[in-house]
Amino acid sequence: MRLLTPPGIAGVAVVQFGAAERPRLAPCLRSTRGEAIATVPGAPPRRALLQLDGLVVDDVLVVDRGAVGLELHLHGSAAVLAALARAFVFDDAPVLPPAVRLLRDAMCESQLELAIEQLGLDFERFCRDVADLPPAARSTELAAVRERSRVALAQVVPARLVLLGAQNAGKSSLFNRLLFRERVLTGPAPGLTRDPVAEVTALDGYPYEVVDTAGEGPAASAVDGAAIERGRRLRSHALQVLVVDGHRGPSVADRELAGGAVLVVANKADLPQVGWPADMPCHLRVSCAAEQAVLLRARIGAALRQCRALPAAGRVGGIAALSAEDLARLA
Ligand SMILES: Nc1nc2c(ncn2[C@@H]2O[C@H](COP(=O)(O)OP(=O)(O)OP(=O)(O)O)[C@@H](O)[C@H]2O)c(=O)[nH]1
Ligand SMILES: [Mg+2]
Repeated sequence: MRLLTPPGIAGVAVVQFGAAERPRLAPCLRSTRGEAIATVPGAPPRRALLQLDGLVVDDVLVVDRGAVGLELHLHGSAAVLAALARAFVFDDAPVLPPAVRLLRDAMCESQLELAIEQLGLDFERFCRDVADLPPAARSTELAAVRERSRVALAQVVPARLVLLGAQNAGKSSLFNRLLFRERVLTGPAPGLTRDPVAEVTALDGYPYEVVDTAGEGPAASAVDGAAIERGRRLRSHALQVLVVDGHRGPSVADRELAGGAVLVVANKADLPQVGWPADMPCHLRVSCAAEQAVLLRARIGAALRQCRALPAAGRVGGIAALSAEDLARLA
């Protein structure tokens, strides 16, 4: 067992269990109904109650990293960590620095380049050099560093992208195209998607956690209503992509959702299109049925990059991907 987050008091602690520790950990993780928890590598995190010595000590998220093992995302209580340390043995090997972890987990070329760049840089030396600059040059350099850091972080930390819109607009079809596979069910029956489904993919060189959500429309049951609500909660702090059925045109709900969306995508461009209201934006017209996934992904990726004011992914150059503490030290 290894602590992945820095030691000390914080709101969250992440602990990694090696593959060999799974059998001993399994009885400690239960659902809220007291049942055993089954996890699937690469699946979204699962909620579980952590039980030690017969007591529920925390409400946690379980992330299955396959051969690497299981991660528990805990509330950062020192008492819970101490109880875990009593039940399992903490591995004293040093926690991998972020750049080393990025080197191991890179999803695309730009992340790999960034990891190599970060491993090679000497932050202490950079801080000393910046401190020696005349004030005007120093503030120019710091502004450049902040901008490089913003871009580098966007290359490393997946931004959440929530697909939303009316039932049957084609959100799940778009989700599947963005992932190059039939990850979720699609079909003509409205209200097919209930629970939100998330996957990480790289679009135009930047990673995104794309989330397919239930469509807006009549909920068939209270359970469906709860699932729709879960999807709605994921919208805050996310980039919202509104998918509209361009054949039928925007609904009243679509018009309301357009206000919070960074991109409005009119789908079903292969069918006859209705006139688009002048007071509503439409950034892209696509056809999930007829368009090549490669082109569709490229167009959506480029549009997102543009609205986030991000440059074409590639080498960031120099100091990049600074933590909040690094930036505070530089300031
Ligand atoms: N002709 C055409 N049909 C499409 C296109 N995109 C999706 N569809 C069809 O539209 C129907 C609804 O697609 P879904 O992707 O399931 O729609 P959804 O927005 O996820 O719907 P809910 O899950 O109910 O909210 C399916 O029958 C799709 O095959 C398109 O570009 N052109
Ligand atoms: Mg759907």
